[in-house]
Amino acid sequence: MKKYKPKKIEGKWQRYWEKLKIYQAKDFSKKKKFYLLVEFPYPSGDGLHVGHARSYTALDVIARKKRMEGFNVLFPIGWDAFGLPTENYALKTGLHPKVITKKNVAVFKKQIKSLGLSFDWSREINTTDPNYYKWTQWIFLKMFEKGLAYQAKIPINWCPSCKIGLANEEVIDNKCERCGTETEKKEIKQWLLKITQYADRLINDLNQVDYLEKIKTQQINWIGRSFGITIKFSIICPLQSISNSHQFAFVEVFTTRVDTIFGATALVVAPEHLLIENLKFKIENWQEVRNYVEAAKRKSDLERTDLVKEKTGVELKGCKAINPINNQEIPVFVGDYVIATYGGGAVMVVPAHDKRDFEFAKKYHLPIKEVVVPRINANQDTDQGGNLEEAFTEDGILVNSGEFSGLTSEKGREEITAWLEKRRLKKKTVQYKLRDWIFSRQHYWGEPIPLVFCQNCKELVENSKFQIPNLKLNENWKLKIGNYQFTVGELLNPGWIAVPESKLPVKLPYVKKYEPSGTGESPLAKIEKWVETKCPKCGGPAKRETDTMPNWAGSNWYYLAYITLGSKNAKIKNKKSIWDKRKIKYWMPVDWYNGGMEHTNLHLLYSRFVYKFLYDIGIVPQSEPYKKRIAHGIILAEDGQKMSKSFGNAINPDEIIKNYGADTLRGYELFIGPYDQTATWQTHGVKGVFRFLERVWILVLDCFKNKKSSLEIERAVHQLNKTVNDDLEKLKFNTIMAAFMEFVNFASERKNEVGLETIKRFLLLLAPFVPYLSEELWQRMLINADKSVNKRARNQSKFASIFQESWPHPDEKLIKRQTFTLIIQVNGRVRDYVEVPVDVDEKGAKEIAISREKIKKWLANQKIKKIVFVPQRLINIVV
Ligand code: ANZ
Ligand code: ZN
Repeated sequence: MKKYKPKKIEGKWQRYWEKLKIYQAKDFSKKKKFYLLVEFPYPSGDGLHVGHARSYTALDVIARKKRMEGFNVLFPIGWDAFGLPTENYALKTGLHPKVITKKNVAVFKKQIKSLGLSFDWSREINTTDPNYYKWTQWIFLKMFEKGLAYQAKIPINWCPSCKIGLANEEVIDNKCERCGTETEKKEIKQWLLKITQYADRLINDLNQVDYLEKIKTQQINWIGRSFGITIKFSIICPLQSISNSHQFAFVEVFTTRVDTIFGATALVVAPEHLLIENLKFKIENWQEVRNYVEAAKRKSDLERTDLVKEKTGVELKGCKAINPINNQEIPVFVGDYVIATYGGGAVMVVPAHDKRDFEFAKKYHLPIKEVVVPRINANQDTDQGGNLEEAFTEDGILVNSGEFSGLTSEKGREEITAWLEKRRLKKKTVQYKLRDWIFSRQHYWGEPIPLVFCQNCKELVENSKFQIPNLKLNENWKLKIGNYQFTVGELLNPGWIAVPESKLPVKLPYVKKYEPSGTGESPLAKIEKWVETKCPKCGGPAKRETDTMPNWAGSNWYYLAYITLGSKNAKIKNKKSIWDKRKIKYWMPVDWYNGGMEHTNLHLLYSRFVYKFLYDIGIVPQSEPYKKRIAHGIILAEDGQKMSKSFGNAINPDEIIKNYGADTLRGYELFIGPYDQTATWQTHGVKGVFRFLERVWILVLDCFKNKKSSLEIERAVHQLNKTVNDDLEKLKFNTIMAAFMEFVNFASERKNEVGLETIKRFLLLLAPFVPYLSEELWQRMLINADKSVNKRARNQSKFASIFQESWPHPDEKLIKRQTFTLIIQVNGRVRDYVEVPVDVDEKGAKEIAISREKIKKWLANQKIKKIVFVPQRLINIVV
C-alpha cells in the first residue's frame, strides 16, 4: 500500500490495542498514578457530536503521552443516562427509556471507539444501572440521615411544557433550559439539599485547587457571598394608631454599606414580605398594594432583578419606617426588585450611593441625600445634595452623618456598627446568593428517592419532644422514640422514613406509561402497587416517595464509581459497601478534569459539595475531588451558528471518519483553534489535515532506508519535541499541530537527510495525536528494520505497540545551538571565521563571506568560479 488509506488501517489497530489491554489502569501499580477525567456523555439520540470529539481527543492526547511517560493512567468513560431528553423521546416514540438508552449507548460506544480514544472500558459505568444508582440513593440517604436533606413547600420554576420543576440553574433567560418554554412559578413540595451549609468551604477551598481562573470566579460569583449586617427598622402607622408613636413591627434590612445609613430616604420590602400582610388593615391604599404584589409574584426572579429594567414600587401609604440612627421617618414601599429570600427581604434605600436606589428615588421623587464624598472633596462644603448626576458608589469620607461625619467609609462602618450594636439594633451577617439545591423532579426517568411516608411514624415524632444535639457529621446519632430509632432526617421531616441500606436500590418500576402527571406529581404516583408499601420502621402502611432525583445526581460521584464500581469490579457489585478506601486513596483526587463552562455552576459545584460531604462522613480522604479543572471551547458550525440538527448545520463525526479517517478528524479537532476558545468548523481545514497526513505517510515511508540524520534535521526534530512538551502543558494543541506541519514541510524538502532516529522520534511524538497512522508507520518501520521478518509476517501485528514505548526527551543542548563558526576559505585556504546562524544556506553563507573586509581583499574583483559549501562547517570560494 503506497497511498495513505485510513480505512485500511484504523480498524486493525483498534482491535490490536484492545487485545493488548494497554489502556487498562492498574489499581496499586508502582507507577505514579494519573487520573484524567472527561465529563461523561449523555447518550442522546443525536449521537456523538464534534464538540465531544474535541475535548475527548484533547484529553486522549494527554492520556497517551502520560502513559508513554510511565504513568499509571486512569482515563475512564461511562454514561450519564437518566434525564429528560430520553424520557421525552420515549414519550414520543413509545419505546421504553431503558431500551432507548441501551441503543444510544451502543451508538456512542462505537463512535468513541472509532475515534481511537484510549478509554479504559473495563471500568465503564452507567448511571441508570440499578447497581450504580443504588449508591446514588445511598448518598442521598446519608445526607437525609445527617439532616442535609429536607422537604419544603417552595415556589419553584415550573416549566408548563415539560411539566416539571426546574432548579434556578436550569432556567436560562426565564426559559426552560431544555425546551425553551417560558417558566412560571408554582408552589410545590420538594426535597432540597443544604448546599448552602457548604457555601463558605466551596469558596475557600478553591485556594487548594488549580482551576482556570474564570471557573473560580464564576463559582465565587454564583455562591455570591457578601459580608454585611442586618439592621432593625421599626415601622409605625401614625394616623391609625392611638398614640402617634405606636410601633407595629420591625423590618430587618441587609446592607453591606452601613456607612451610608444617614442617607437612607426610604425603605423597600419585597412583595412576599410578611410585613405587607401584617399591615393589611393599616395600609391606606391596600388595593393598589395588593394588585402590585399579585403581579410581582407572577414574575420570575430574573424579570424582577434584571439590572436594565426600570425599578418599580408602590408606597405603603399611612406607614413609615424609622431610621434607627437618627429617628427620621422615611416612607415604606413595596418593590419587586427586592428579593424576598435574600437578606431580610428588605432594603434601606440610599439613592445618593446606590445605582438602583438612585433610579428608584428619581422615579418616586425621594430626596437624594449625599452622605459619602470622594476623599479629595472631603473638606468642601456639601449641602443636601439632590442635584447629583448619578450615585457615588465608592467608599469615601462621611458627611452629613452626625457624630460620624469626617470618618472614612471603613471606619464609619465600624463605628456605626458598634453604635447600633450597643442598642441591639444590628446583627452581623453573611449573605449568599446560592440557594439550597432543589433535588426532586416529578419525572419517571430518574433515581427514585428512597424514602417512604408513614403516618404512624409521623405522629410518633410529632408527639414527642426532642432536641437534636450539635453533631459532627461522622457521628452516628439516633433518637429512640417508643421502640424505634429515628435519625436526624427522620426527626426533621416527620413521617419520612429512610429505606434501609439493605433494601437498596429502590428500583424504578418498569411501566408502560410515564407521562408527567402535570399536577406536579411524578408519574410514579399513579403506580399504586409500587407506591403502597410497608414502613420499614414500624411496619405500618406507608407510601413511597414518588419524586425522582435530578439528572445531576448520578454525576455527583461517578469519578469514584470508576475506581470502585466499573464493570471490571462486577464481582463486588453486591458487596455491602463499594467505598474501598485503599483504592480511593490510591486514585483520588482526579488530576485533570475537563468539562464545559456551562457546568461550572451546576455539576462542578454540586459534585464538589457532595465530595465534601463524603469527606465529612469519612468516605474519601480529601475534601476536593478535582485537582485541576480545564474547559474546552465550543465548536460553531461553518455558518458561525450553534451546531444543531434542527438548523441542519451539524457536522457528523461519522461522516468525517468515513471520508478521511479518524486521525484526520482528531488532527483537525486539535488544530481548529485555541483549546479553551470557541472555534468555527471549516471543511477545507479538514481536507488540509488529511493532506498533511498524506505527506507524513510519504515522508516516513521514503526515509526508512536512511541511516543518519543531518544535524539540521536532528535539531529540528528535537525542537519539535520541545514544542510538543511545552505546549501540551499549556493545552496549545493547535500550535503543536502547526509545529508538526512545519516540521514535515521542512523534512520533506531534505528527505535524504532524514535518518531513522529522526523518524522514530517523530512518530513517537505524533502518536498521541494521530494514533492509527503513527502505529501503522511504526510497525512498518520495525518490520523494515528487522531482517528476520519475512513478507508473510508483514501484515501481522508482531511488534509491541508504539504506545508501549517511552516518551522521548529533547536534547536541550542541541536545540540551544543557534549559530556556528563558519570557516571561510578562498581557493582552499582559510582566510577568515565568522559566527552565522545554524540554518544558513549556501546563498546566505556566500553573501556573508563576500561582504567581509578580509575576504574582499582576497577576492579583489576576480570572477567567482565555484562555491563549495559544507553546511554548518565551511565555505570555499574558488576564483
Ligand atoms: C444600603 C446600601 C447603600 C447598599 C449603598 C448598597 C449601596 P450584595 O453586595 O450583592 O450582597 N440588598 C439587600 N437585600 C436585598 C434584597 N433582598 N434584594 C435586593 N437588594 C438587596 O448587595 C448588598 C446590597 O444589596 C445591600 O446593601 C442592599 O443595598 C441590597 F450605597 O444597603 B445596600
Ligand atoms: Zn412507620
